[in-house]
Amino acid sequence: MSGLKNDLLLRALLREPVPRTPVWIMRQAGRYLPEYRAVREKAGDFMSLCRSPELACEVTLQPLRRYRLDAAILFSDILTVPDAMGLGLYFETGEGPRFERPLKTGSDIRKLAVPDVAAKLGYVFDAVRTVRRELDGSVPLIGFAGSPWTVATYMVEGGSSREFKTIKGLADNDPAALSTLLDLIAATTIEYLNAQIDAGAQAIMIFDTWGAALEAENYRRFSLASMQIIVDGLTRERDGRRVPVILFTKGAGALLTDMAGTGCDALGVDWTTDLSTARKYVDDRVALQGNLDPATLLESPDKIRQGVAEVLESYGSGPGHVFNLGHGITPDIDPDNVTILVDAVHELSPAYK
Ligand code: 1CP
Repeated sequence: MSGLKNDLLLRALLREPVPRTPVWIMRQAGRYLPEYRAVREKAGDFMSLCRSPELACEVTLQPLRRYRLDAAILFSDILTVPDAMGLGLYFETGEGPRFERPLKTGSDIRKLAVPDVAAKLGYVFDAVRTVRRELDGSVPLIGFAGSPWTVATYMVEGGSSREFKTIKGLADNDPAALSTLLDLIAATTIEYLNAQIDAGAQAIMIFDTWGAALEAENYRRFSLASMQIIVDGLTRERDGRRVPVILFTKGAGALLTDMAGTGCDALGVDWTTDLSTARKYVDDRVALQGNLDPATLLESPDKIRQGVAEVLESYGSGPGHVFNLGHGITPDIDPDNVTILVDAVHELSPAYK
């Protein structure tokens, strides 16, 4: 099972030389694909799709049938972890995620415990094994989880938030309760990701979508520190190969310098920081993944090719770049525009190697 036909992603994440830049797309399985919408409808609701290893595998593979991508990412969600902790995740149609039992007080937090990960999240590990079997060594499979801070925002706010008033209130008024919560999520996430690695995940990504909502000092204290705990607890080698770890804080900017010191292998970069600047921030200590503005995919084929060329030029020559968007692809994108992006990376990137 360890012989990969295409290991460009794993090599680039470790800053090893590759003949061209590998490419995958955040949220590559999703609503912009008609075949995803069909399976999603068949599953009924989003969590039923995640809980069915066959259907989760099917939607994981859909983008790989259309595009020359260099990685699969497991179809699941970052909120499976709080669901396993007993908060009751559900999705309202047309709305974001919600919890039946959000954490309202410090005493709600103190009642939580690390769940039985194998029992509560076994469906995720079954999906990983199913995807690995179906991929048959064609490309590596990325496993993932949310950062403790990002996951905690949903647990405390009860769903999506833009202002994070409740959790910021907790940070100010009961920082010990917030730290307890973040430690619990981190401990659960270590077990969760190591079980994904045991089941066959070959690289790991931690999504910290909302870390940059914190001021820098609180970012380091609450978001970065809890990601550090996870990085320290992860299995880093499997089947004789290193399992690279990618951290992604959307909007990190100059904080990329701190992130590069965690011992991770790579950092995701959103489109608000040029890769040339990001490279200076991290001083070539880690690989970089990104960072085309997802909105570029709404433009003409020429503009998309130009956008790809600019991202490649901004990273410049040398190893350690994985092409991606700067955040997830949105549902309004024409799937044919993704072909243009992926083909442009294949065509233009060898010049930088
Ligand atoms: O109706 C639908 O089909 C639901 C849309 C959807 C999808 C396609 C949700 C609900 N989750 C997912 C899959 C998903 N989520 C993946 C799959 C792998 C992939 O193809 O990339 C991944 C990696 C995630 C991660 C995720 N979920 C994040 C972090 C990454 C990011 O994009 O910032 C976050 C914040 C979530 C929460 C979540 N789940 C779903 C939605 C719509 C949201 C975001 C809500 C919000 O904006 O607050």
